[in-house]
Amino acid sequence: MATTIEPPKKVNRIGLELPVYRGGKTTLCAGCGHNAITERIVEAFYDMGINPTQVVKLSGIGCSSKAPSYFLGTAHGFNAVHGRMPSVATGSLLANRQLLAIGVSGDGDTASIGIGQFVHLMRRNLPIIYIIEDNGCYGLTKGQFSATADVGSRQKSGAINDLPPIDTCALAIELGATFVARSFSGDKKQLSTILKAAISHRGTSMLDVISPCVTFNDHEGSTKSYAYVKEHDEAIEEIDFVPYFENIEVDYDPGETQDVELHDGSHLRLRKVDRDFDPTDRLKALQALEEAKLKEEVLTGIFFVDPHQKDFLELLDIVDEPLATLPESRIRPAKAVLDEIMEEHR
Ligand SMILES: Cc1ncc(C[n+]2csc(CCOP(=O)(O)OP(=O)(O)O)c2C)c(N)n1
Ligand code: SF4
Ligand SMILES: [Mg+2]
Repeated sequence: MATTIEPPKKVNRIGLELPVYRGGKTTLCAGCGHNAITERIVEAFYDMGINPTQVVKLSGIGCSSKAPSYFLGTAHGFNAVHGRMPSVATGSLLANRQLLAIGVSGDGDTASIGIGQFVHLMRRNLPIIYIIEDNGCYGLTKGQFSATADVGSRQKSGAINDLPPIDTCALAIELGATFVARSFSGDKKQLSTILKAAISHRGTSMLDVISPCVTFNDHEGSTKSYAYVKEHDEAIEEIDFVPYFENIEVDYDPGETQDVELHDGSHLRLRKVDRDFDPTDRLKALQALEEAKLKEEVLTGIFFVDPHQKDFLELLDIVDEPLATLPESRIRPAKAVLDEIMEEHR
């Protein structure tokens, strides 16, 4: 009897198959940009060989905030109250700094109800990949303008937005985030590369990903539609990423390409396109964003990266082990210490 030999299963560098990196089946609309971002997250974590059980995925409320259910099914997870994911993320990492944190939010969740928590997250440099799935509207509650909608953009009903948008990238750079990028859910290569680099970065990686809402904000007059973003997308640089486990000895022209070594020894190679841009210069990044706004360009790429800043957990000198695993002898002050404190207050 002929025996059939099964082809070997494809696994990543830690021996896991791609389906391990998936989650539940999406309940979002077919064609929603958020689904494409989920696929890129699945691939990036698989390619980088991150064990999902070492990850904590967090979100707030919105269609975008449902996305963590659809990736890394065996990761830890917490779906927080609207706009309050940053404080839950902070608590999770203080309790266990060994976790790799990824937060998924929406433009409403971040730039409206959650703006107070967002700004403090950015200034703390908490080690988290914070993704805004940005469709310029509140998708879940039927497409009202969000605070990232551009002046003059039009709702399906015809209403025009008169208020200026909050540029979450400019805000994050200004406040101290150490890895700030914008991408587009439809740009597979750029988004995958940015996600892998963000996984290697130690500190806050703030990624604003334009992610069209096909149901409420993909019509003519919207500046967050597939057609508009494809037409106005201007990449600030070409990005190559060489993970620490690959050979970095690839030739490049230092006049045209900037090499940035990340925390884990991975390298970012940023090749100039048609402007002189330095992503380690905070002021240049802010200037580029301001100029793009005036020219009505959707500027994408890595705007700012600083791999040398201490992150929040290093600043606080949090212990390496998860707090829950510390023995009582290390968390309860000895009687002599308590006696000394009491003595001081006599
Ligand atoms: C405290 C509170 N206020 C308001 C709401 C209603 N609400 C649910 S989702 C949402 C906005 C979601 O927009 P966004 O974060 O951009 O996500 P999207 O659905 O567009 O992906 C609002 C206002 C709520 N759930 N909780
Ligand atoms: S309503 Fe919009 S944002 Fe929500 S799932 Fe549908 S397309 Fe996506
Ligand atoms: Mg939205």
